[in-house]
Amino acid sequence: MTVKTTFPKGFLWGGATAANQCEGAYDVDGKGLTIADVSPGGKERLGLLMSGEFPLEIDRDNYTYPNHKGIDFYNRYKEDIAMFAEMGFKTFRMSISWARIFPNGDDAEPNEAGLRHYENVIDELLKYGIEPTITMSHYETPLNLVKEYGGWKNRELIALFERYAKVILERFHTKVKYWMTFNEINTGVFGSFFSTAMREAVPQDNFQALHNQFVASSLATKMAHELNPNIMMGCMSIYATMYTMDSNPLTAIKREEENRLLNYYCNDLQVRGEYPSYALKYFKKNGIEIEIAEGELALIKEHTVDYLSFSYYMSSTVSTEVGEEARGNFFGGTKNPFLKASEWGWEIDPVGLRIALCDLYGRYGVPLYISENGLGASDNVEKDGSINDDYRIDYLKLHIEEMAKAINIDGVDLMAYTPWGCIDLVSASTGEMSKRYGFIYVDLDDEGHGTMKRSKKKSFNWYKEVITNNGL
Ligand code: BGP
Repeated sequence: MTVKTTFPKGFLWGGATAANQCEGAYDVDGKGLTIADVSPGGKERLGLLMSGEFPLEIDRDNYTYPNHKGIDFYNRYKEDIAMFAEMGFKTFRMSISWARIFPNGDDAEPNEAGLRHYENVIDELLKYGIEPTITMSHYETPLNLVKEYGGWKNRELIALFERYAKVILERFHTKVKYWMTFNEINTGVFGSFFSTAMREAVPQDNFQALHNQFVASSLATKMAHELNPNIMMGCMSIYATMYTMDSNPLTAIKREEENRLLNYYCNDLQVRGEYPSYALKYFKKNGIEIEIAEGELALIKEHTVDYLSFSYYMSSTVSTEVGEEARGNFFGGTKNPFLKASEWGWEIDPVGLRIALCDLYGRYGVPLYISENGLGASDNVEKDGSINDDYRIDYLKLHIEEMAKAINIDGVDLMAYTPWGCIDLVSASTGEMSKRYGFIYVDLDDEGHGTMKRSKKKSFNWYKEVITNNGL
């Protein structure tokens, strides 16, 4: 059967970044330190970021800090946005760094220089007709909120986040239609330091931190809709399609349990607005008691999100046998014999994306936004300066084809696709530049050497054509 590869009119093609991984300029214009600014680079980075077991100070004798410099997007955003415009981006997903607005997270007044900076970036995007999509919190909680408050398990963060959200929404609600509250919020289920800003992960705290984020997210959603009913507020989770290794019913039950906790739990709260019954049983069994203030459950129920966004890089295979492990930042699982993996061991599974879209649309029935997807690969610059990243084109092409099937065969309402790291940036898990995702190459190596010059990879013109033809 030939599949129509048409995408809906107005489909939001674009690219995604996060402030801490591209801006650099970590200490200018009044910005305070964030958790990313004290996160050391290097091979152990992922483990450290999951646990938060590293000094909460900058320790230049022992570590490097790749996020300090990023790719200098803070100063070069005009040049970069011009290139996004050349590719025809309809949207650009970026985050606002909380500590540029409230340097310590709990300051009395917002930092005008930070607000002005984002205003300039937003205006630059709008100049080209690119709709900004803004993530309010993408792994960059102000450091002071870890040191003085202990991170998201502390209920005081709800009001602090509310104030931050109020300031940015009041300032930008007429210019920015698409928002997301917390990046990959479900990584909080494991208590990752990245998202919970807590140094010790115990289930009780992890689920309390998530509850506090659900409340904060609903407060932001409420405010956004009051300010401008046209605003589309989204949640954002990492999603991995889960398979069972065999047809053993026990494996299927194991999958069911993992699937709902990792893939559904946060979406159930943010899209359906209710604590699911399986979670209440899970809490009881594990002695978890969440402190919920009066009115919070009603707030969560009433102010659910308008769309569901998710990052998708790989699938995950559940097994009851001990087998060879597959790798990923958050989802591991057993190696799937049907799939190839990236250089970093992440299993490549385009069909899994179609399954993800069907699953999420079937369960929630709200518009879906693929806020991250892509291939981390090391690129080679040829003598003539060209970068022939056919592997990246293949990866994206196959995923886009599956998106088209989900839309045209399965009837999924998909609104946007923003491949991750549309311009090369600092990797979240390694802190290195050599794990590249971009259509735009940035001349910078793992040691921070390079001219930062931007150049087009082969995928640049390919993606431009995809957008021009609306996916055809
Ligand atoms: C997601 C994060 C991003 C991004 C991406 C790729 O989990 O939201 O911040 O970095 O993964 O991961 P990595 O940079 O480790 O390859």
